[in-house]
Amino acid sequence: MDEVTYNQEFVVPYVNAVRVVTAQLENLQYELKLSKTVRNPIDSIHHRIKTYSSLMDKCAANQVNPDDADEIKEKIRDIGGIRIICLYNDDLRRIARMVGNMPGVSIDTTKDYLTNPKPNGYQSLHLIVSVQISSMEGNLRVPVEIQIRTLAMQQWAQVEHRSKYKAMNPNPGPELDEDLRKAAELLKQMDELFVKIRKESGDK
Ligand code: 0O2
Repeated sequence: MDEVTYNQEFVVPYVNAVRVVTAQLENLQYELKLSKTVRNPIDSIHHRIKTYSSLMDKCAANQVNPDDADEIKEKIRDIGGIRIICLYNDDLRRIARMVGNMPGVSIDTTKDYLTNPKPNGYQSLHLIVSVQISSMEGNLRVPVEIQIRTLAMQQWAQVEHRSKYKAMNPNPGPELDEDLRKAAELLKQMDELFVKIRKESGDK
């Protein structure tokens, strides 16, 4: 698939599916912000459509034929992506349940990198959801990846990503990976402390 076809035609259902879920999340966030009885767990909501070059990299890494649009649709499930950031780690699963209850949205897969962080220390809760949208071709179900994580997890992921892809040092040595794992362990402790502080302050 060429870049123009990707950006002008292929991504349309993914853009629409991301819009549908983002709108529902923003409505929920608005309602929760105004609530006097229920604490708002959502700090911020972000979304993106995978870039053409990132899609091509992923096709190569996963042995997906980049010229076969049907194979891409079937095998690459994170072309549309949403990230929900929270202050407290005990809100992550609560948000996953809220997503599962949204009309027209069903959870296909959950990847729990909270209970089982990646070996490098990466922590986050990933959902692949299937979103119902209407299009000129009728009703479609489109996959969207939702990443739910705390601010501290977001900081770690950004620092880790920069350290790998923006790095000037071509041979950083094993200390970099050890330090990333150490930072991941510290962020876990900090996230637990933040929940304790919230509870001590009387905030439910
Ligand atoms: P981008 O730029 O976000 O699009 P799988 O499909 O199961 O074979 P995949 O796709 O790696 O494997 O799934 P997974 O593990 O759920 O990861 C998908 C996304 O999570 C990645 O997207 C990253 O955004 C994020 N992620 C996963 N692991 C790491 C990590 O170790 N460090 C950081 N910083 N982010 C991570 P993409 O496709 O890599 O890129």
